Amino acid sequence: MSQAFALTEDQLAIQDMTRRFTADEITPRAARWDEEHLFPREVIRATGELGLGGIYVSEAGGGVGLGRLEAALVFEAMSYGCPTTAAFLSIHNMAAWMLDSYGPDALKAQHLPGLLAMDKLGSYCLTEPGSGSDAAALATTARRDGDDYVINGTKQFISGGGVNDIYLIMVRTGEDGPRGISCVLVEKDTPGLSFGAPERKLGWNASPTAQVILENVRVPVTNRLGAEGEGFRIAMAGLDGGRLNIGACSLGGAQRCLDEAIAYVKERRQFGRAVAEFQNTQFVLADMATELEAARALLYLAAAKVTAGAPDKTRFSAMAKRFATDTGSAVVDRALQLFGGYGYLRDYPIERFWRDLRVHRILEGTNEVMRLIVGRDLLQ
Ligand code: FAD
Ligand code: 2MC
Repeated sequence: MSQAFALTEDQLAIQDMTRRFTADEITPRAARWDEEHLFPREVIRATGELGLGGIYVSEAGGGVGLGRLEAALVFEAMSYGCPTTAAFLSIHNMAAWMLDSYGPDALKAQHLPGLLAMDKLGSYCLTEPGSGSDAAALATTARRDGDDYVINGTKQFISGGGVNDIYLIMVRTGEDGPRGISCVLVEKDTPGLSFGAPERKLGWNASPTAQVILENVRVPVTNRLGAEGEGFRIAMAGLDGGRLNIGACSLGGAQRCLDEAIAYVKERRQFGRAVAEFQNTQFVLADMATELEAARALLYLAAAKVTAGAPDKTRFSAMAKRFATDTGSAVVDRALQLFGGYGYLRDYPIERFWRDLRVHRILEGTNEVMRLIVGRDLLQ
C-alpha cells in the first residue's frame, strides 16, 4: 500500500491509545451523561494526562506538536463513544492552539500549562445573537482605556460557557467588518463577566452551552492575541482545524452506528430470517460503509493540507466538514431505520448519535457557509 494511503506506526498508536481510553472511560458512561445532562469534567481532565489538551500545540509551547490528521484520528476514535465529549475537547484544542500560535509570550506562560494539563478549559467565542453565519458583523466592543480594553457585548451559544476558565473572545476594536476585529483572552473570574442559563438542546447534552455576557469587563491590552485587527483571521485560522475535528466527530459517531447496525441485523429475525439476509439491508449497509470511507478519505486529505499549510487548505477543510457531517448524519439515520422501532428508543445508542451529530451540520460554520467558502474559492 502506498505510504500516502496508510497510517504510520505513530498514528496507529495514537488511534489505539484513544480507542482504549474511549472504551474504558467514555463508552460505558456516555448514555448517562446524555440522559442526565452531566458534564464529564473528570474524564475530560484525564485526557490531559494523555497529552490531548494540546494535540497540535507546538512542542515549544508545551504541547504534543502533532499534525491535524493525528488530531482527526483522536476525535474520530473518541466520538465512537461520545461525539459530544470529543467535540468539547476539540474546541478546547482550538483555543489552546490559537493561544500558542498568536498569544504574547507572557500570556502563553500564564495560561498554556493549565490548558494543556486540562486543569483549565478553554472556550472559543465568536457567535453573537445578531451575528452567526455573518461572523464579521459582530458587535461586541473593546474600547481602549489606557493599557486596558473595556469590553461590552454578548456572545451566543458558547460551548463551555459558565464552566470553562479561559474565554477567547472576538471583539470589535476598530472599523466595521473583518478588519476591525481583535481576539482577547478573558478569565472566568473577571468582574463584569457573567453567563446565561444553560441552553436546553436536542443533543450535545454532555456539553454545556450558554451566553457569555460582558459588561464593562476590563482586561489588559496584553491579553490580546495577535495584532489589533487580526482577530478575525485568527478566528478563521482556528476554524480551519476545528472544522476538520467536527467532521472527524461525525465520522466516529457514524462508524459506531454502522457497527451497531451490522450486529443488530444479524440478530434480529423477521419473516423467518435474519434482517441481514434481506438484500435491501445489505445494499443499505454497503452504501453506508462506502460513503463513510469516502468522507474519511476526504477528511484525512484535508487534514494533511491544513498541517502542511497548503494554499487550498481552507477550501478543503470546508469541503471535508460539509461532506463528513452530512454523510455522518445520513449514515446514522439509516442505522436508525435498520433498527426499526428499537432505533427510536433510548435503550439503544443510535438515537443519541442521531441527535448529537445533527448539530455538526450547523456549528463551526453551517454547511451552507461551507458551500459558500468552497464556491467562492472555485470562482475567485
Ligand atoms: P444563522 O447565521 O442565522 O443562519 C440561519 C440559516 O441561514 C442557516 O441555515 C444558514 O446556513 C443560513 N444562511 C446564513 N447565511 C447564509 C448565506 N450567506 N447563504 C446561504 N445560507 C445562509 N459559536 C461559537 O462562537 N462558539 C461556540 O462554542 C459555539 N458552540 C455552539 C454549540 C451549539 C450546540 C450550537 C447550536 C451552536 C454553537 N455555536 C458556537 C454557534 C454556531 O457556530 C452558530 O449557530 C452557527 O455558526 C450558525 O449561526 P446562527 O445560529 O446564528 O444561524
Ligand atoms: N484563514 C485565515 N484568514 C482567513 C480565513 C482563514 N480560513 N478565512 C478568511 N480569512 C481572512 C480573509 O483572507 C480576509 O482577510 P483580509 O481582510 O486581509 O482580506 C478576512 O479574513 C475576511 O474574510 P472574508 O472576506 O471571506 O469574510 P466574509 O465576512 O465575507 O465571510 C465567512 C467570512 C462567511 C467565511 C465567515 O464569516 C464564516 O466562517 N462564517 C461562519 C461563522 C462560523 O463558522 N462560526 C463558528 C463559530 S465556532 C462554533 O460553532 C463552535 C462550536 C466552536
